[in-house]
Amino acid sequence: MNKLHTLAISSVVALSAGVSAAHADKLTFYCSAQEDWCQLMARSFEDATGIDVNMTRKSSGETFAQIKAESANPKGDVWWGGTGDPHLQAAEENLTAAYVSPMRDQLHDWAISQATSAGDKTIGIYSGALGYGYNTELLASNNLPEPACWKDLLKPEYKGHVQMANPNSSGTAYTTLASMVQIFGEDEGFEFMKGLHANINQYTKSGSAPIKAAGRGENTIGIVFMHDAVKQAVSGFPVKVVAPCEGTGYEIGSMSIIDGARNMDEAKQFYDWALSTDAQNLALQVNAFQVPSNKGADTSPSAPDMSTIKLIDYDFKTYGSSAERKRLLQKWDEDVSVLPQ
Ligand code: S7P
Repeated sequence: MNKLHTLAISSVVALSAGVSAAHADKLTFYCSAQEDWCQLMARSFEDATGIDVNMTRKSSGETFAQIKAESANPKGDVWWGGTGDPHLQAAEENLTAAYVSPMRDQLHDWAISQATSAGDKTIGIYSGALGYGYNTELLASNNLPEPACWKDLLKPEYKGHVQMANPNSSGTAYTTLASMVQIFGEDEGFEFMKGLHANINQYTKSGSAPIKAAGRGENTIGIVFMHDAVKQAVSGFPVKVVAPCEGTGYEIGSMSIIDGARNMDEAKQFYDWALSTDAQNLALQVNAFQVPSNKGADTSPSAPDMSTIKLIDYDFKTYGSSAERKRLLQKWDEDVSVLPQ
């Protein structure tokens, strides 16, 4: 029965792909995952459908800001990838459109609840836990102890050795801020961010940049999603991945159709295709080690095992709400980013 159902869905996806190949249309695709994954998704969708894809890669917070700025005259059709919080905020602000895909019943419950909590204006495409990674050679050459907890990163000996992204532009860094508030409570969470600020050598625009820098030996510790640190280790760089001892937050990486999309049919075709096992298995070709949302898609054995990580019950409803995201970012801008280092 399940097989028959899968076959039927595949035929719907293939049929709609074939129809649009005949009309050879176009899609403006905003992507907030890693550049290599974004490129592969764009080219593979073109190959599958004949639809021309114009892809732009920007971090999650940046893409949210772009979609909001363009809302009077939308230029993008579909936004794929990036942390779920700004997708939820976009849904709340009616920047994205409701759509129920025929692929939906192939997905894990966590991916569907992302959709139901946002009136079907977004959906989960992958998940992954926050943590950090460090360059083992730099740590040793600087005689630094191995960190294992979030609070370890506040130790004075790590001054100038820690990097994270700016939470305004980066979904990874916003997840960090929201996780610290949830793990330690708001007051202690902000005290943590202030203490961390003293040790930060640079706030990058992109969330994964700090661990790429660690891989290259230009930074010691990078606060990132654990899968982004695993990617560096698997690529042969001396990077060790840490699941912090206090517990940690996680993301439901999401996808949304932009409200008023000029190419709405193509956006829906992309959406259905991106939820298929074939499209989600493309992740493995670019060492993207998130957990896919389609129950039938493959998870790499190198992927962090979410069942062994102490995950908090991340409150997506609160921290993905427009008011709370704006409030926390403003508080970080005013109380943390301005402090001397
Ligand atoms: O694809 C890797 C990944 O970490 O990138 C997304 C991230 O939000 C994009 O970078 P920013 O932090 O700069 O927004 C994550 O969703 C995803 O897991």
